[in-house]
Amino acid sequence: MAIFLDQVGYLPDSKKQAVMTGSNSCRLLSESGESTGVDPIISYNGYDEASGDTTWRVDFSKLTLPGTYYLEDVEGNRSPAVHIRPDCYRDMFRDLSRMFYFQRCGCALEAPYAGKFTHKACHCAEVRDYLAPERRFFLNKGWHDAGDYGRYVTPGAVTLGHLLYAYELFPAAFADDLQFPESGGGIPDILSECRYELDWMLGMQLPDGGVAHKLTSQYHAPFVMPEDDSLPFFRYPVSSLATADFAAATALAYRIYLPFDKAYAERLLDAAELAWSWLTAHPALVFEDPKDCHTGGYGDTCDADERLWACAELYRARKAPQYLTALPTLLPRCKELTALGWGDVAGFAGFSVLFADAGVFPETVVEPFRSAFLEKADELLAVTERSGYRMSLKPDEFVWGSNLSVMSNACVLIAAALLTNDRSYADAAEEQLHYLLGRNPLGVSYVTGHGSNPFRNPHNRPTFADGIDEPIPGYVSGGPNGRPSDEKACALIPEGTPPMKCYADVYESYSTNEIAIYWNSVTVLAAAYFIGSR
Ligand code: 9MR
Ligand code: ZN
Repeated sequence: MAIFLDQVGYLPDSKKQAVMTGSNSCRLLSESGESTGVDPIISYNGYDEASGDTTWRVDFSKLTLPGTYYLEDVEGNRSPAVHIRPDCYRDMFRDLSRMFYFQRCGCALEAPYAGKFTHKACHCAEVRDYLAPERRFFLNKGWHDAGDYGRYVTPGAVTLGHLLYAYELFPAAFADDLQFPESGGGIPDILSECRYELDWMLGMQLPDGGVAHKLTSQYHAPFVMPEDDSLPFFRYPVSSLATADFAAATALAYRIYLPFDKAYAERLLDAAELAWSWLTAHPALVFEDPKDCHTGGYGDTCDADERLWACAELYRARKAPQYLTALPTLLPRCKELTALGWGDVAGFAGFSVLFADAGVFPETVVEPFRSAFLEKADELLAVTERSGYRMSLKPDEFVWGSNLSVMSNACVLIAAALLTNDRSYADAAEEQLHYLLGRNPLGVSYVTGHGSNPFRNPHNRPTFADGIDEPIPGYVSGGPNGRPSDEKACALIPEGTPPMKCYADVYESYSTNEIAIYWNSVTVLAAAYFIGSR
């Protein structure tokens, strides 16, 4: 018998459910073992294919009094602590947002900000142009993408998308408490952090407006601290994917930075327009790794969704007719209008269009997004309702980075809640967060340092090499992967394991336990709603 619940906490007025296996009865007690007077409502949920478990739901929503509690079954087995507090996600949210500081490339992480997780400045040497290696130049700043030290434009832009829409929609969630060198400079901390990435991205644009796809070494570095990685870095060729994502992110950033730093905002918008002019002159140019490059490819075969996002944001920034006329031709070419991942980005165009002031976009553009978001949200509601662990992925959707899919589903549900004021969407979004934070069949919190049983061994080079036992707090794991592709996970996870349990908390397992900037940022966007708007 086991009881699984959100180890970080529940908001007092929210629905509160745990999941139980192997038993159909339990009690809800206070921390000191006293009765709470609330009988959990227990219902049988049957067999759950994604986890291979037969589950019972334990609903204790009636308990609204802030405090610490636990559930206990008839044999006296206790659940992890149940925390009910209005600010239960605050500390985690701060750590989720501070993660980007720890991913910074090209600067030293110093004790006042990094605590014990300091390191010297990394990757400051000249980089080379892949097509003309004799050309060398400095291209610093930006965030390490993930557990490797590469910097890639498309996932970088997507990360900025999650963070900047989170800031725009839920500014109250960002308490300006990130505590890094730029803090207190009159610009919200989260925007200073994003600027660190934007500055690097501006350097990835070539004079004709095209944007290079990535800046990495030819191989991933060995498991050393970033300052000890001496592999040469190459700026790889331009792709239309990177150029369009860049145009979108910089045009969005223009809007967000304008009240704080007009000159910087104008620079961003000029760069966005230059990228757009490159796009109008070039057909799709997807990226393919040259044969001698073995870092992440971020391959994607269609750039219509990237162009759509760019167009939406450029129209919001400039209101120029050429952007508006391009939208209806791009829309039908995008398959998933709600996608918020690194490959399919049309959902970001959705955020841009749906949350613009009324009348900015014509109904012919708003309507397809609105129906796509509501339709998808209804589907997610239904899957969540059936799921043994009350989450929104179907068994075949546990791919590499499944936690991105879970949290972007939460973001779609939040968008639907904002559009309709229908509480059931917000409730379902919260269920996805509970899954991430421990209400899953492994009873693990997929955020380091938060919850009673957080994962501890991310595939992250500094975490391995720093000689410190615990990981940096606030990192989101990629999560279960029904088809793990790294050797270690394949050896540890028996054939036939249900997808929701295909996970290995070992540092070698990049396909189930890496960290990545966009897995954190999508979680920031989802969690911001529960902190900043209710
Ligand atoms: O997150 C990416 C995942 O969706 C892909 O399946 C996987 C294989 O292509 O790549 C992941 O991205 C990795 C990138 O290629 C290199 N940096 C680490 C990223 C996270 O694992
Ligand atoms: Zn670096």
